[in-house]
Amino acid sequence: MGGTVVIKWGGGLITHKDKLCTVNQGVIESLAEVCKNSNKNLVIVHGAGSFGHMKAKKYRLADGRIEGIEQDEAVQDVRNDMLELNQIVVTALQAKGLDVKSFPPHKWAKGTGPNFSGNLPIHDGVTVVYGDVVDDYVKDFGILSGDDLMLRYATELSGVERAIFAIGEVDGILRVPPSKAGPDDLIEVWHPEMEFEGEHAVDIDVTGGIGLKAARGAMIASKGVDVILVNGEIPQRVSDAIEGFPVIGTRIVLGNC
Ligand code: IP8
Repeated sequence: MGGTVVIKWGGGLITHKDKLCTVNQGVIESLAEVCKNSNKNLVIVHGAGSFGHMKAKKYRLADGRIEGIEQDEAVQDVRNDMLELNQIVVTALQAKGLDVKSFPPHKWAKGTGPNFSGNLPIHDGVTVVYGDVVDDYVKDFGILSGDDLMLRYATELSGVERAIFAIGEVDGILRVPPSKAGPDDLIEVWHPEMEFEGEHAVDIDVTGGIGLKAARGAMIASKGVDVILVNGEIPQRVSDAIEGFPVIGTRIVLGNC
């Protein structure tokens, strides 16, 4: 019944990735409705999509401080844009009557990658965090992906039942890039020894796309927490994944089983 579920709302799912700072309001509202109908303790980690990756790419924020590039304004802008996206997410959840608290990572996390530092904030109701531009000990600043937040929340909170990556446009991890995939190309159970030809929009994304989700998913599974990737555009699937019912998607497991 009321265990904890950590769920990522992918940036490519909740925003229009190729148009600066545009949200997919319908998807956000349907995800909020799914959350309202669950009695799980939810930790929601949302991605950045067009509110983060485009400007971060242009000003090379993932590389940290670079001589000769004026980056300070971009750091501030991306933090503000992410606050704006976060506010849209929080408002949608509150509109469903949920008790929500959001913790902007640039205020409590330092460093990037899976070993970032900072105590994971948690709220009794719905906790919301997101991929952000954070301070960094070595590089001055950098991009902390929501996928790394997923890893840490899913493996360090007690009583986590499962971790879910709700993604856009695809049903899970596909054997071939989405543009070439047919209905049989969904990998229903994936483990790290299995190859897949992920399509990563390196021209847009400053973090790791589907490959990073798979890698962090495997790290989460290695701690004994169930991991599933589902198509976040189909609310019933997100709901079934949260409740632990069988659902179309990709389960990440540890070995060859
Ligand atoms: O979309 C990236 O987070 P992600 C955060 O969860 C920024 O990888 C600001 C680009």
